[in-house]
Amino acid sequence: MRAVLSIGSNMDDRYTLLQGVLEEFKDETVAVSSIYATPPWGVEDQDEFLNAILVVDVDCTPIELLRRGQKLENDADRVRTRKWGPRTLDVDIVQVRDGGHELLSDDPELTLPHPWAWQRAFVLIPWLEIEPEAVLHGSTVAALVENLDPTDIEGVTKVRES
Ligand code: A4P
Ligand code: MG
Repeated sequence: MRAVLSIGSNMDDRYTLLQGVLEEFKDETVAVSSIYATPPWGVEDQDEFLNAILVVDVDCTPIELLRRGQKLENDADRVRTRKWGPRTLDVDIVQVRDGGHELLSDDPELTLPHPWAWQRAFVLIPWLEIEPEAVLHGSTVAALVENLDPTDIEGVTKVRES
């Protein structure tokens, strides 16, 4: 199955934390975006994030993939204090495709596609770089980016090429 992962960090050594995720998935990675500096979304009184998108081809179930991501978060000493708050590492599954079909789930443990991804510049702009024609919520990533608020787009800056 093919999955789109959004990874983010706004605490500690952000580059190294993101690099650890890329390392974990290196043999399964189909595409990886550059790293972007992004203003905090949702809860705004926290530090800037670094975000990236990777597309992986994995031989496991969606829940097993979620567990792999959570293990990486725990290894990064992630402490859950507040929703959308500061974090050393976040690994979110944006979308899963299997045999050309998108998997949908309304299970709170693993909601697919990720509920807010389609309106988040920190997801869509890195994703645009590697899969502009991917479809989420019935629109291409390119079209979703066009619909973002221009100030949200401006806030997202490439800081390290993939
Ligand atoms: N969960 C359900 N669906 C999924 C999914 N598709 N992928 C569950 C991953 N997890 C999923 O997540 C809470 C629960 O969501 C988990 O138990 C999992 O089973 P969490 O990571 O423990 O908590 P959270 O991250 O604080 O909450 P949430 O709602 O997942 O927040 P998000 O959506 O991850 O947003 N701004 C910028 N610029 N960059 C960011 O990366 N990230 C967030 C967090 C907010 N603002 C940000 C960024
Ligand atoms: Mg999360």
